[in-house]
Amino acid sequence: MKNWLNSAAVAALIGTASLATAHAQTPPEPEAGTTPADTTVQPESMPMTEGQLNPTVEDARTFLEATEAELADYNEYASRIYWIYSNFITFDTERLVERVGAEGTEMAVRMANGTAPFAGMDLPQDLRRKMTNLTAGITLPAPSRPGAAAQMAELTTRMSSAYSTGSIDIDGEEVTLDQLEVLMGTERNPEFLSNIWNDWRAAINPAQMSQDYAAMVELANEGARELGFSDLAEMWLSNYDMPADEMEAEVERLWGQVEPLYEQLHCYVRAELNEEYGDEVQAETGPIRADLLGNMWAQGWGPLRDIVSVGDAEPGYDLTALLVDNGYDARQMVETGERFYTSLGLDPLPETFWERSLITRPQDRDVVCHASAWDIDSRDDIRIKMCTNVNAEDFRTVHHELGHNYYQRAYQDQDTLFQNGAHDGFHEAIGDFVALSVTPEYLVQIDLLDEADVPGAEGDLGLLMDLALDKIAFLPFAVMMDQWRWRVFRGEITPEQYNSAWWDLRNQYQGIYPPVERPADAFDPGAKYHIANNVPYLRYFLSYILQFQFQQAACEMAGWEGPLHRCTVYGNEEVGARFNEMMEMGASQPWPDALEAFTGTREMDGSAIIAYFQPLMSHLEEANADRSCGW
Ligand code: X8Z
Ligand code: ZN
Repeated sequence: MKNWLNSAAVAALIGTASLATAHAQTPPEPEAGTTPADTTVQPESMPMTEGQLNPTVEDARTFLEATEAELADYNEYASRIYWIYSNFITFDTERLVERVGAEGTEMAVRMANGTAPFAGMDLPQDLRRKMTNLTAGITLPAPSRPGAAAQMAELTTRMSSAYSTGSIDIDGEEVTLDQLEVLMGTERNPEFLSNIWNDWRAAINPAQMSQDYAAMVELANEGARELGFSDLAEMWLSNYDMPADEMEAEVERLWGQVEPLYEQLHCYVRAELNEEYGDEVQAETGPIRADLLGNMWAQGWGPLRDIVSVGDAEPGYDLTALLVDNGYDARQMVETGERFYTSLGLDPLPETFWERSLITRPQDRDVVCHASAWDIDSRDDIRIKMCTNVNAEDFRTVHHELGHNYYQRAYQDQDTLFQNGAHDGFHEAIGDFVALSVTPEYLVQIDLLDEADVPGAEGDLGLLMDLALDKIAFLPFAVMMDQWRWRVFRGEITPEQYNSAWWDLRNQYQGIYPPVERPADAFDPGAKYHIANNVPYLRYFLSYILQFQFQQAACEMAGWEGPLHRCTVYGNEEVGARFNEMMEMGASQPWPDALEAFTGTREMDGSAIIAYFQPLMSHLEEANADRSCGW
């Protein structure tokens, strides 16, 4: 992982693994007085010098060299501690991550403040970028006053552990979240679904978590202001090589591009659910009941593939069934994922990956089950940690996690402050782009599907619907997650309003509603990993836009002429080499440069995902013509 910057957020960080540092744009010019001189501290390895008063470019270089050395050292040390905590959640490992987390936050804030003397200088581009990354790359700052970082670490650790150790009781059996996730996809009894949906939200100690969250927001906002931002929302939005307000407008623009796709899908799925369950359970109009969508958070609806059919256009096979019938286990899923990357000409994973990764849930202890990829030493000690189930969703997740690892390895020769994704959405998009190549033709090549079972063109709509249930359904969820947080950070949503505002946004963006009345002490946002663990979520929305841009560009490179959703770049070393060139850049250049290197465009653009799903959308528009869509 290496999320020292995120360190206060404990294992949180990881999901993406290396959040190391970040990108940059023009640094938020610390206005006079926003960065108190008395908090400006230098890395331990660099004593205060006279140059401070009138620093030179050489001083800046020396400062950054010392900072990067200290960071690299801390990253490896902290990663090992977070790894152990995430694999053994105990009283003692919690104390260790609290301590290393507080140290990391103090270090990060000290380093960010240490850039102040260089703020007005005309620095070479790489040095300026590094300075900016030092500040904008912090996920959860604490104020530099004594004790604040420790308090932050205690709050974030308590939330993280409450989430990861939560479980519910079903008929006297203790059931953990990874098992509940499977049940949400396979069970169809509405009462059972609403029970497990509701019980999970009670299992995370919501009353305590809500309080902890509010205290954390106070502290982090104070920390953000000390670093020259108006609040944490502005800080999170400052990590994209453009001013925060422009980035927020960019999100609106992208969401506006894809919203019509979601409205059609919502309309169609609601009608299918109404047919399946009847008016009592799912009305024909209005929002959709959240627990009927096949997923604990209604964020991906893939499991509804058997309810939501597109006329006769069945894909004709079910990836989960293929994996199960072919006797796949977790390790084989990961090996198959690796084989895809090596087919692109990338190196196999190191032996230590197999020795050190955790790929199934251990039965004897608490672990952080949410899938993550780690880069422990910025060299070859890369690993994943996930509680893999043998199904289509986890097959995709395996490719997703390996994408993080391959990115980490590609940029390992960059300087420490550039060892990161071009932006965090790139990091999330690598493996998803690869998984878009899991087509029927690809499944034949790896002996999972018989040639005779490859659907012809008549299966196209079914194949697209399968994917839309994951990719299109996800978009409004990914937007609303951070809409909620930005408003919380800005004080527009107060702690008393946490849950009601959450459901207002769920309704507004996704058109869903809770199956059970929410109790007064509910904290439903905290029942989602990335909120309990402070992992920003905008990255996933951007990733879902970018991965289709990558796919479009890759298939063009490959000379593919058929429909985009049938294109697989499996075995294409030319595409692999070009893709790796982008990955090797890490965060050394503004992200538009990285995007251009692979796709030829400098803009994030929803038109690729729109083109990809065009045949399905035309069909849905027709099918929905007589329905009153919306909610
Ligand atoms: O958290 C993840 C990955 C780790 S970065 C498993 N994802 C998001 C989620 O689960 O909510 C991948 C897609 C969205
Ligand atoms: Zn990820």
